[in-house]
Amino acid sequence: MLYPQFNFYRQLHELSGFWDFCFDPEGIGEAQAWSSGFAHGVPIAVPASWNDQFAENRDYLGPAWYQTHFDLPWDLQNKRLFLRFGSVNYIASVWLNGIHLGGHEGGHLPFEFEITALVKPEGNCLVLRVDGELAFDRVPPGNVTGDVIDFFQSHSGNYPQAQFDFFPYCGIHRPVLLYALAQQAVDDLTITTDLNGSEGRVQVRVQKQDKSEASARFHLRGHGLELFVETPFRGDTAETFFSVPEAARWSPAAPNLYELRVEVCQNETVLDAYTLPIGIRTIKVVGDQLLLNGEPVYLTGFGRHEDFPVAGRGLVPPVIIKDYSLMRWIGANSFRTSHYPYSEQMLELADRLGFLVIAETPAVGLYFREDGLERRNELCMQYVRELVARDKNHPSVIMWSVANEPHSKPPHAKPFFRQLYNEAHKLDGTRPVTLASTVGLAEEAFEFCDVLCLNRYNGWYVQSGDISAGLRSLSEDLDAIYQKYARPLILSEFGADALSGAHAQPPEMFSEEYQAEMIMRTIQLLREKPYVIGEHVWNMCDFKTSQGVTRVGALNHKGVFTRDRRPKLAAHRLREFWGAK
Ligand code: BDP
Repeated sequence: MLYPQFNFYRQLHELSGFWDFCFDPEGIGEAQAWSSGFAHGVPIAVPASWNDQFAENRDYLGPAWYQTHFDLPWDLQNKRLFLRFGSVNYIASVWLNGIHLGGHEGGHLPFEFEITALVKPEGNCLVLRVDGELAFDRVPPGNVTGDVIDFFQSHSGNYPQAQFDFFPYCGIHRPVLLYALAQQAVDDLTITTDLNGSEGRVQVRVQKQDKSEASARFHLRGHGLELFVETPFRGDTAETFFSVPEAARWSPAAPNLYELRVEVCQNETVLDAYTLPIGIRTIKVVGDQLLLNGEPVYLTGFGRHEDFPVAGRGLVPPVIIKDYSLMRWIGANSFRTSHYPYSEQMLELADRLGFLVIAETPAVGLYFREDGLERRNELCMQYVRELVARDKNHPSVIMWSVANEPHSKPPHAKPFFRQLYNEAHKLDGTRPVTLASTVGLAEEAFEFCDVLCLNRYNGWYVQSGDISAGLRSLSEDLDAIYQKYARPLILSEFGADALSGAHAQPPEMFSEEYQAEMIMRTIQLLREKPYVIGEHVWNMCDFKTSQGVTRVGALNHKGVFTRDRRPKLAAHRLREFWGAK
């Protein structure tokens, strides 16, 4: 799914701003009454979570209603018009001028509707019903009761009762876009790149919206190169291949990008054009190593969250800039989009700035009790498809993670993940597939994952207060997992809560010294294990979560930066080590 673009052939208008908003606690706002518009809303900022925008109702998760009005800013003739939602958490139902356009389940991934036949030149009313309630058959799940609770000891008493450790923010989290396309527009592009010595090989497939006769023009530019190919569409698809001599490869050290422009052309007339930055690089698992452009790569960085005061999980562009700047400062080369896909803007900058990304689906906190299992499986499959469709062309994305810390329980978990793994590979044969496990040795899906991601809190949740004992047990654990599964391994989470400003000598839990020592000593251990290919500290920044006895101030304090991005002692230590390479 291509991100909408603004150019000579395409129009784009962002519907961000202050919308009308109304909680609907009794669920009385039946569609009939509300879908044509409502008069009693309060202003709300879009995009942003609703939870922290008001003095009350922080923990209210839905349903709620959003509404805005718009006129068409352009001449409509011969254009197809669409509404695109970058992320609405969790279930969205959408109406335009009282007509139901459809819905979408699951946050963090885009969906869109064609509105050509319904939209008016002036006075359009767009209404959304958003339901972020936590439920056992949703992904991620919440409000789970019964035997499964055993698996969620750390979160079961929390409020709101999410089966995951971050605040279940709700609302319209990313921009709502109104865009216009020509009748015969580029619908999708798939780029794959390879290397043959110094030659770059770029395979391009373009799909357009119908099967009418047309040709595709491909221009590849950059680094002194200018290549052009024109080829006819067969049905709705056209393909081409570029050989790039002495290719300027994409890597964190040199994030070289080329510009690919694809045009749909009929009788010498260009009907549509789409421009995509592309990076020429390869990513492969060979033996115990992850090879980027044929060279072993070691990941330094973080698990993170999209989380900031007041905006919640809403897109805040300056925070994206700040976070990349801090990741550069500290010497990180990578991150995982724990525990859901991040904004398109975040990935666009990863390509430009040269960060390696493990892109994760929203499948966090999965459990394998039979009721609702089929539905959870369908949703996870949907997330894999939507994620790959959205992010497949980013050179920065080096791996797909299909889940975080599933509460894997034989016999269901293994076939469940086999399906997700196969689907990811079917859709994209070029990237390794992983999942982040806390079960470790007992994670049977590790048998087929290309890379193992392991989350471990030795010296924190276990061997609490005793870093040395924690590391001894971590060391044995890592070796046992490697012996059983023989795959490259990333320690995708490790860390300790530190309350900014709390100090202790000797170090003790919750002090900045303890966090710094545990992180740095864990890293020293990892560097002794040849099969370890990366270290991702949990977390880059403190982040908001549900209230509970282990979460002072409803924050997870494992950030090496505070929630407002101030470094703790561990950040300085990491910088000395990572930055000094
Ligand atoms: C891990 C989870 C992560 C939590 C972390 C923690 O993957 O989401 O925030 O533990 O407890 O198990 O800090």
